[in-house]
Amino acid sequence: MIEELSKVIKETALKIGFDACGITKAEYLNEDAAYLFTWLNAEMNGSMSFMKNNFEKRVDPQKLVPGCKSVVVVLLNYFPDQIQNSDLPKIAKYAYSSTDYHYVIKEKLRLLEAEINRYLGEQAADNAYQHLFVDSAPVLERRWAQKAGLGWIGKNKQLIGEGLGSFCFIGTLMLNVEMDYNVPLRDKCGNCTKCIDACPTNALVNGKLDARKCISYLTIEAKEDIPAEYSDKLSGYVVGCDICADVCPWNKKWAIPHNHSELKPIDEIFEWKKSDWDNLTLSQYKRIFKNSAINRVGYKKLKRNLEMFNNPPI
Ligand code: B12
Ligand code: SF4
Ligand code: SF4
Repeated sequence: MIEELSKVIKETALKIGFDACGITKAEYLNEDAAYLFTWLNAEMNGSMSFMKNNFEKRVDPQKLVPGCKSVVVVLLNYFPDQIQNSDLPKIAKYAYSSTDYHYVIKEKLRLLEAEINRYLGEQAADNAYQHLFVDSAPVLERRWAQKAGLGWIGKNKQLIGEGLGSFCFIGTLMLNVEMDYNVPLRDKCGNCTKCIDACPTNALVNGKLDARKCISYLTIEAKEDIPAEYSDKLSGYVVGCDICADVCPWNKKWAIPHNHSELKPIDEIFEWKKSDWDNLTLSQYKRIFKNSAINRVGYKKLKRNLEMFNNPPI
């Protein structure tokens, strides 16, 4: 029964359109608690104060979803079939799609949950608690994906999906039934340090990502101004950063364009000239990026980033 259920869940996840699915036991993340504690203590979260909230829930799934026994983890490839011209303000690939990935994954997870409930003939999830997660909840998603046998956490801190690469989103579904669990895979970074060497701001230090230095944080999340020491190192990015993923040999080997129509890219990302970005108005911003991940950056910050792109400090 347990084996059969686990098989059905994984097959259904693929039918729904996810690119990979694995299952792991919902248990206290002992090692991660220590790692996260040190990361927060060193203030590597910068102004992302939400990362300091719900520490216990973040490392203990029982506290987040009481009664949960298993974590189903899904991956969705977002590697695009077209890349922006290199002279344009750079948008990281995760933000290309006209529909924000949070909506796309949550919708697919709801379908998966409905199928599971149909199969079990009962509620596998306790609906008194939220149990479908993408990004915004206190869930260490990369770690669950690694535990569920879907890949390993590279030195660039990204989850590198086996056979898929790291250009994939992660979603989780916490269920109150026991299942057949996947075995974690071996780390395949070996002696490679390409991502660490390529990071323009040296954000990857001593096995951790110091978000305060990360271009992704600086262009999207930071509430403060971009410190002068990093403002000339943004490498053309105005939303996010893909440098440590682009140089990864596993992405060169495995990343292939996704086939998810829901992640259809925003046409303007490829069609606009530099002058169109320069003249971006608030009403255009609202119209074009309304449902996309770029909307999370905010108009003011995007304009500031575009300004820095045009006038990098000398
Ligand atoms: C905060 C955040 C950021 C911050 C901070 C990044 C960071 N490393 O924490 C910023 C804004 C910089 C960021 C950037 C990006 N992000 Co982000 N981000 C998150 C978020 C919301 C939380 C991550 C978190 O918990 N950080 C806390 C630190 C301490 O955790 P961590 O580095 O993941 O390490 C944990 C485990 O990986 C593990 N671990 C890692 N190394 C080691 C080593 C040892 C020895 C041990 C014991 C454990 C361990 O333990 C840690 C604690 O559990 C997640 C969504 C989520 N809820 O998980 C998305 C998420 C990680 N981001 C995502 C993406 C796509 C990105 C970007 C690629 C976007 C872009 N192109 O600009 C970049 C990548 C930057 C990078 N090199 O990682 C995806 C990652 C997909 C993937 N394949 O890995 C996620 C999962 C969102 C999603 N649902 O798809 N992000
Ligand atoms: S996303 Fe960019 S800035 Fe952040 S760690 Fe990777 S290469 Fe460095
Ligand atoms: S670039 Fe090299 S070290 Fe970095 S994540 Fe990829 S394989 Fe690992």
